[in-house]
Amino acid sequence: EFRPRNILVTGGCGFIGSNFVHYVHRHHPDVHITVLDKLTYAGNLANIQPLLDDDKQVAFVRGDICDTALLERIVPGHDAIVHFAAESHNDNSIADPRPFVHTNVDGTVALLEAARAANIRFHHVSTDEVFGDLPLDSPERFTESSPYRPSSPYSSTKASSDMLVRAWHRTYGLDVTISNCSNNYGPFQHVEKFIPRQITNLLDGRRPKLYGDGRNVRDWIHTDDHSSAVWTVLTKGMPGETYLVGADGERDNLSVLRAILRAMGRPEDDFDWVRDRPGHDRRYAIDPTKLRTELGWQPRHTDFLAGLTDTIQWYTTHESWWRPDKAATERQYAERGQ
Ligand code: NAD
Ligand code: TDX
Repeated sequence: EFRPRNILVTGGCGFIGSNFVHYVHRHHPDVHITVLDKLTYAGNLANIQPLLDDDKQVAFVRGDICDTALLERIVPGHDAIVHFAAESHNDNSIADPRPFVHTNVDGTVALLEAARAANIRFHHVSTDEVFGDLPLDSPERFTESSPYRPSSPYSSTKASSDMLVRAWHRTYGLDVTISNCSNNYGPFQHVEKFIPRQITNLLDGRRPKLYGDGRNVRDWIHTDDHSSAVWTVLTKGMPGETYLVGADGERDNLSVLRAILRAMGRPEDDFDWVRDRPGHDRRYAIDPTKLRTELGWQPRHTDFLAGLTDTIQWYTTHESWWRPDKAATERQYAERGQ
């Protein structure tokens, strides 16, 4: 087992990265964490501020993963890079793909080169979207050997980054691991994403917005379970290997929206149907057998409705966290007819 003492976490002020920093702080107090984050519109230092104030376990560096001079300065001395930083929102990638290529492709190469120079381990956090989509009403799920067939500019850049990571293993012998996870939900998720958007719309007196026919299926996993999976792969994963992360959470968007409406005491049809996303992937579904059987990982949040209720509660009690982003996000959606 690999026992890291000092990890560099990129994107640690975003949704999943900050939840991972809290997870490591809670469960592995002997591991020092340096967070490297550019604080784009999606990054918020408040997500980890209490950990920075508390003690010396977590340090923060504001910077771009594409800044090779910065990486040369800060990477040495760490024993692993855990790479979350990315442009992450499909709709934004359709409006302007260029920042996605810059951060997700060029940024990953810059980090791989820094890891190679320092000869340290590299864990790459990726998505099930690299496999494209599956038909509705089929038993088929993605596995580690599913072909790469990304649909959107976002997923194409993530697919590119996965292949670059594999090349650094095969060509340079870098100790890499990759995890491809399904859709996350939980606290600190930006209001542009499906679940937080609908919860905050309802809190804000706006009607929720459902794309297309609402039948698209996502495989929901609580972000804490993603954190434990990333930790498991980082410490127990075989160099060069890929592990799919999912918690058997397939649900269609209409059902998720109706569950939110019910939990918030609204009629089930109190929402608007809006323009579909171009190229909208139909269904994602993960077969997590390899991670479960080879590394012994298990999800803990297996009751989706309980997790959703906690998430609604979190947004209800953290208005000051999401309020500053809400109006601009909705203005952007309105311009796109969504
Ligand atoms: P997010 O958009 O909430 O956070 C991204 C973070 O990266 C932000 O803090 C941002 O400031 C930072 N960042 C962006 N560009 C940067 C740059 N050039 N240099 C340094 N920092 C930069 O994203 P998220 O939803 O937390 O996703 C994190 C990772 O997990 C991504 O790699 C994403 O592809 C992957 N992933 C996400 C999901 C999901 O459901 N959200 C599922 C599977 C995988
Ligand atoms: O207002 C909305 N209405 C709606 O119907 C929004 C914002 C989304 N949707 C639909 C589109 C998708 O079918 O909900 C589903 C989820 O949408 P997103 O939250 O945008 O997530 P998705 O596109 O599935 O991608 C997410 O999971 C995989 C993350 O954003 C990615 O970073 C991750 O790789």
